Amino acid sequence: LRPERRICHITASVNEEASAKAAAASADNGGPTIFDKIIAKEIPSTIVYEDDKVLAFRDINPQAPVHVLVIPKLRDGLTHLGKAELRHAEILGHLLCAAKIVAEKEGIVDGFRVVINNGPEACQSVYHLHLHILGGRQMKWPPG
Ligand code: TR5
Repeated sequence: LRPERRICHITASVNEEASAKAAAASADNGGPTIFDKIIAKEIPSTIVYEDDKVLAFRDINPQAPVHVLVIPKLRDGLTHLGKAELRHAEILGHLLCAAKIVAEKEGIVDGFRVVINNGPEACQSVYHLHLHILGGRQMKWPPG
């Protein structure tokens, strides 16, 4: 990897310690992540949508008025999208359908962005596949 491309900015916030810890976990070691504790409800989160396969909750360090993460409840090897195999097709489709439900619930269905950061060069900090659902403001293009 090109080290100069691996600068991941973490916006300071009241929760900057938690975000910094997540950012520090900048490699896929296959181990449990903070999201396991959120799924188990051992750590509180603001849940926006939940079904038997996915959980959607507000990001602790929002980058837009609406910033929700959608994650599979069963990681099943999907630490990041780069691990996707055809057997994951159903859950990947389910995550996208859940993203649309979240956008509807949040009132942003006419304009929202879905982001998956894949790996260190994309600033992924939590190695449990997740979709970022962002909206509620004018998005810019290209993204940073
Ligand atoms: O950088 P990537 O794409 O991996 O996104 C991980 C996201 O998880 C970041 O946007 C973080 O702000 C978010 N995050 C990290 C923690 C956390 C969270 N969202 C909700 N609740 C959280 N808790 C309780 N703890 C975190 N470390």
